[in-house]
Amino acid sequence: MNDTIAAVSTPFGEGAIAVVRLSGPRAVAVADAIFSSKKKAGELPSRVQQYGKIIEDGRVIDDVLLSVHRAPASYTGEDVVEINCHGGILVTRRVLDAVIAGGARVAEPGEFTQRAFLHGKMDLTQAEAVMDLIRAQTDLALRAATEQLEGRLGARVREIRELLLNLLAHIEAFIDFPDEDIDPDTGATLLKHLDDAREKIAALLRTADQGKILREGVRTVIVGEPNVGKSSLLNVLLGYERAIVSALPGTTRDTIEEVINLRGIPLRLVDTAGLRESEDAIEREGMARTLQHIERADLVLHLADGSEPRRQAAWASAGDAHRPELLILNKRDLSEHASWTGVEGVRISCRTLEGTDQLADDIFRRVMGGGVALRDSSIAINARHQACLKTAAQFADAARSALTGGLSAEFIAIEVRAALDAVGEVVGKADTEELLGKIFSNFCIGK
Ligand SMILES: Nc1nc2c(ncn2[C@@H]2O[C@H](COP(=O)(O)OP(=O)(O)OP(=O)(O)O)[C@@H](O)[C@H]2O)c(=O)[nH]1
Ligand SMILES: [Mg+2]
Repeated sequence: MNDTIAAVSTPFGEGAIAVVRLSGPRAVAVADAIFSSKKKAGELPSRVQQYGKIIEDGRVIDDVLLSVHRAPASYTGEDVVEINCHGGILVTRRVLDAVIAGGARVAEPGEFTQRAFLHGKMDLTQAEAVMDLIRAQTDLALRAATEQLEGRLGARVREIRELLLNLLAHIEAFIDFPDEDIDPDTGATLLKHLDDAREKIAALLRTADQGKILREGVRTVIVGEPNVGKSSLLNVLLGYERAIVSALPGTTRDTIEEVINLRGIPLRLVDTAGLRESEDAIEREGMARTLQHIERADLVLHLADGSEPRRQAAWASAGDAHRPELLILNKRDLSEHASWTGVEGVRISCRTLEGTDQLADDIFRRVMGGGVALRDSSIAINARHQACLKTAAQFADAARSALTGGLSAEFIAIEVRAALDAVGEVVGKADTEELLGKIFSNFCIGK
């Protein structure tokens, strides 16, 4: 962290303005070396923009606005300099080159945020929320990211740590007096605290599915026989004519993927080739792809033509029983074939749009488990948090068995301490380079 790092923090390409950002002990000195203005960068008050020019080898590269954000009151906790230059590809590049020539080095992806974490400006959950925020595709995802960035998840995790720390202190008191057994009253109190912590861990673990959905979207595949209206449904949900629709069975041969925002949930919607017996090589390849998509799907929308006789689905063997599947009967504008009477399913018409609002509600409910999850809290842990918390839960369970099994305090303490460590990793007592590298390498350059 002794280096001064620099990067273009805005996307690559043409734009009105681009931001080149520096952070580190020499940030202000580097700025002084290349910035020409009425005031030197070193003389500027913090967070005030100064107009000037970037000069390299006596030549003006660009007119810019420059601001200095002094440590520790900056994003990274170090001295930060931000240069607002013109947003051309070449001019931005030249400003960055000038900064590098002035003594900074090019930043790794996420290195600014990593420094913010290392300087204690934010915990790991907040650092991760920065990227969630940037990548959020729906309002719900954005809300979850914002709240995590504000530290709500971190606060819940620290609450669990406090509980476990307290518990550990009590248990360790017994280690100091090896002749004393844990009396039943104390044992019951300890157990209560342990169960309390365990329940709080479980509550966070229950938000994992929600976290995965908001971050990655729900892989949703529309499957059914040819001509039932799969492509029509894709178009209806998307709101425009994306896929070719025709009365000819076998119209869609390849899979078509689009992301839609359904009541705040990102759905990765896949329209597929209709499944039927076929000798056509291209159609068969299309169907093979359909089956692959079913394998990977989080949700299957099984579409059937309600005006046609009901038949056994041809792909049932491909799916596994745990995958949610929603039966949808299309072509409700035509009269329903008698074989569907009493069959549970959402009845819609892609032609008249009847029932499609109901369908959106049903999909939302299926995905969000009744829709309650997000209303209760917008906490949504990610896969890393989930792994740490699962480990913590296992150690908490082991501590419980040790306690109820009447094992000596030392043994209980070992398990509680292990649980504590696992919980701590969520917010980042992560001092291993490898873990930090893994987290921050997914970031954008310049963030
Ligand atoms: N009456 C009626 N016709 C519909 C409805 N939805 C789709 N169709 C018609 O059904 C035919 C097939 O629609 P597609 O959306 O191409 O069906 P598909 O399932 O994608 O078909 P393949 O790609 O061939 O597997 C077209 O002629 C549509 O206009 C509906 O709700 N009512
Ligand atoms: Mg189609």
